[in-house]
Amino acid sequence: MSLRLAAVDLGASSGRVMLGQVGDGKLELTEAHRFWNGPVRLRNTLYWDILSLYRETLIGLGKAARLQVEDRGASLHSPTRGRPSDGVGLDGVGIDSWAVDYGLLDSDGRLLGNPVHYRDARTDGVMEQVLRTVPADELYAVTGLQQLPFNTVYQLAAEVSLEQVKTFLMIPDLLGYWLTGRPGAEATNASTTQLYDVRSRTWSEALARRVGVPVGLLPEIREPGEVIGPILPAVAEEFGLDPATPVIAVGSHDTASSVVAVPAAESDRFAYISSGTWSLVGLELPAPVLTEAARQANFTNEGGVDGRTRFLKNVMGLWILQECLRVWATDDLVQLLKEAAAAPAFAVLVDPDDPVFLAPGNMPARIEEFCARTGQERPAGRAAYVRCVLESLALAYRRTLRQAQDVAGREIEVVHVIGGGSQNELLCQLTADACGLPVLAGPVEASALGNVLVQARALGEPLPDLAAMRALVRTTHRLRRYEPQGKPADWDAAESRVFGTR
Ligand code: ADP
Ligand code: LRH
Repeated sequence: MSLRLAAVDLGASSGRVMLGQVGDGKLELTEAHRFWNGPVRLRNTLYWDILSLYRETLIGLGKAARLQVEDRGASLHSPTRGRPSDGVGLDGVGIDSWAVDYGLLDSDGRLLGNPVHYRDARTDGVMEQVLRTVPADELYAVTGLQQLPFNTVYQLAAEVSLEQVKTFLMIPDLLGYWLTGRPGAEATNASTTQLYDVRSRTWSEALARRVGVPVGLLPEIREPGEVIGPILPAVAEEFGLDPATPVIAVGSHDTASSVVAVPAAESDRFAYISSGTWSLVGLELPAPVLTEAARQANFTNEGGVDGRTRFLKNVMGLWILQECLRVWATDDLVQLLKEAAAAPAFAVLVDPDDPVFLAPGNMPARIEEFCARTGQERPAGRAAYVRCVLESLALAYRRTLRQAQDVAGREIEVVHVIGGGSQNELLCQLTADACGLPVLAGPVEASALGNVLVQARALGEPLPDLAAMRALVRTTHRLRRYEPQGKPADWDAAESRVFGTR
């Protein structure tokens, strides 16, 4: 008998509800529901469409509960659409999403305004203001977090007023609250707020006071694996769910869940790239690194499942490509990638982390701006733009992983690429070439896998630690290996073209 667990995984480009079946050496995911997600501009503000996310989540849970999947045993598989068998219902529900964003509730538990997207311009210049109150080194000493203009602390500082606010809830906690009526703050996601003390693993009340966030708004921290509660009867009835189904806290930061599912062997000296809208590039460490070198290099120490540290950096990721496709009004990524593979190498390179690429907009035009600024010709046609984005990302990965090894004093032998971007063969090969290391690509749905694994353990599956969870991913999922090719000197030259000789 295996457990039937629903993973709600909300990425910045799509949301999905996956049915996970776990037990007796089996770990299978079946997609029950997928829906669009992205920024919605209303007048001058970028929002998330939170009510639609709530509705789609519940529609997806209803579908997952009714999904009958043929038993395929413990064989290697890829996610599939369901085929008939006997089981129905759900043994658990877990929710993960992108980090940093939140909803605010009043004293009646009502949502005060629609959650704002982290790419909104309201935080422009706010970080600098907050840093006048709390200097960057003090902030880093407490939170260990990289400086990103949209960190929650800067978003809260950009709010017009917090006067009517009773409760602050991050996106997965907000959905969990609507499902169960129980507020709380899951630890891995709380660690991305820059209000969380990375060593004591609690809210930093002192910091909250200094930046003017009333401490009473911050709900109690809950750890991945804690049962939040059963689904509220009215919600269960509306969407055809069993009200006894427990909602379980998972690594509710999607990147925390995806790192759980990195299929590394225990002995591996590995790095990971969680590749989706963002590329989260880094190492898993037993404890935070809070040195001046880590701060200067802007590495983050986010909280992982089982108290691990996700020592990483945000690289702008496939967002740039997503926006190019949107502007070109095409979704034929596969064809574009084929053409990009045949396009000339190293023709145009950009720094993907340049702030010009952060906000939604005309990315091809912004790449042209970058070219004009840096004395390069603009890319010659769409395939050349795609090649430029992918080579530039591979360069940023190489640079980030070298810095991570230097700063953390660790050596790596293999790079695991997980998430939607692990399907991008050209990017995986360029990453292997740029880093001079083998790349192991997969699984694609790493966040959903990490989500169901933590639920399964909470419900008594013998998965005592991350090593056991990863071993299960390894034995049930096919990975693709890319060996480094080409001339390392070409990448050295490319790196100094974009980043100088630093
Ligand atoms: P998020 O969770 O941030 O929404 P995902 O992990 O779903 O992101 O990854 C989305 C990205 O995966 C897309 O932007 C796209 O570049 C890439 N991707 C999706 N399908 C394919 C495919 N068939 N081939 C190559 N890349 C793909
Ligand atoms: C990836 C992610 C990333 C955060 C960003 C806001 O989906 O959670 O880890 O930095 O979104």
